[in-house]
Amino acid sequence: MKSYKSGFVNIIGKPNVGKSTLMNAMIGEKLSVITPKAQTTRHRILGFLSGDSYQIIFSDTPGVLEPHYKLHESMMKVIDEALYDADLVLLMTTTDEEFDNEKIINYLKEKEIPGLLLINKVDQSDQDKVNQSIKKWEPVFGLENIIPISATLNFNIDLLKEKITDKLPEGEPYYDPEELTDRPLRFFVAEMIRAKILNFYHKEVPYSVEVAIEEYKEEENIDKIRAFIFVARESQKMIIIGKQGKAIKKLGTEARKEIESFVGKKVFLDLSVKVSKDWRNDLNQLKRFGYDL
Ligand SMILES: Nc1nc2c(ncn2[C@@H]2O[C@H](COP(=O)(O)OP(=O)(O)OP(=O)(O)O)[C@@H](O)[C@H]2O)c(=O)[nH]1
Ligand SMILES: [Mg+2]
Repeated sequence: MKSYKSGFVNIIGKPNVGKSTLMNAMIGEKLSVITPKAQTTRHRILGFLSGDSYQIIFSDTPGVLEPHYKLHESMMKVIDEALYDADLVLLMTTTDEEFDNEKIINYLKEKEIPGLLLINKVDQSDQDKVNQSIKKWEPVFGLENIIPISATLNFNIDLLKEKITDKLPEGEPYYDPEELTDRPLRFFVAEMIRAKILNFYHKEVPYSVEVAIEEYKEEENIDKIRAFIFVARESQKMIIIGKQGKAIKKLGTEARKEIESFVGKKVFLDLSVKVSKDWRNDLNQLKRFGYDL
């Protein structure tokens, strides 16, 4: 009989390279929030892909950046953890990215953690650039461990899955094969609201927002949800609400639709905005929002 394989496969890379898109493509569900903006993902989110003979536990992580706030420090700690417990690291890049993931590469070498280098968004690139990129990365990863992919077009995704299962260690499943993620429903609902905010508002505002689910009541035909949108300053509160409350009304409607399709049920969504002064640098607030520091 073929032995069972299982392990932690952690996706790491710069902001906006497509890490969350890849995890969702692999799991086949919209688990992680995807937006055109950098710094979308703030937490580590696990997604499970269970087959007859394997269980892959993907981790989506925040993009690697220089921290400017305590919030960023927590985001970077997540990446350290994701390196630490990885059975396999998927380092993601694009053909446009500069070659400067040195710290991560050195760590992988030092700890002898296997890695695959994924060149994403090849649909937006051309063969010459892809070849140049492969040449650049070959001495570090070896040709057989470099895979050009497109997470949005599912290009080379099956090949990637094969390479991953090849490299997984033998072992029992870590999670119930029926489960898709370690995060509760509330988390995803808050993330869906935050994603709408990232899409609707500009400049500093979306980055100053945190969403907390205050109450989630499941009734027979409807889920009743009360959520707080925290901002860092009074002026941001005005922007979120908008003239005569128009902006927040639109936000509420769009978020509700998204949540309804996720939970497969009618939803009543009550949004209110609160100022939590400079929460991105406030340890107590960050802890309350579920960040580890
Ligand atoms: N053309 C193209 N766009 C892609 C591809 N993969 C992701 N994108 C787009 O790139 C943007 C960023 O994708 P995300 O998955 O949110 O990127 P991320 O690496 O998780 O970003 P952070 O969470 O901010 O670190 C989105 O607009 C995606 O639709 C791809 O293969 N091709
Ligand atoms: Mg992301």
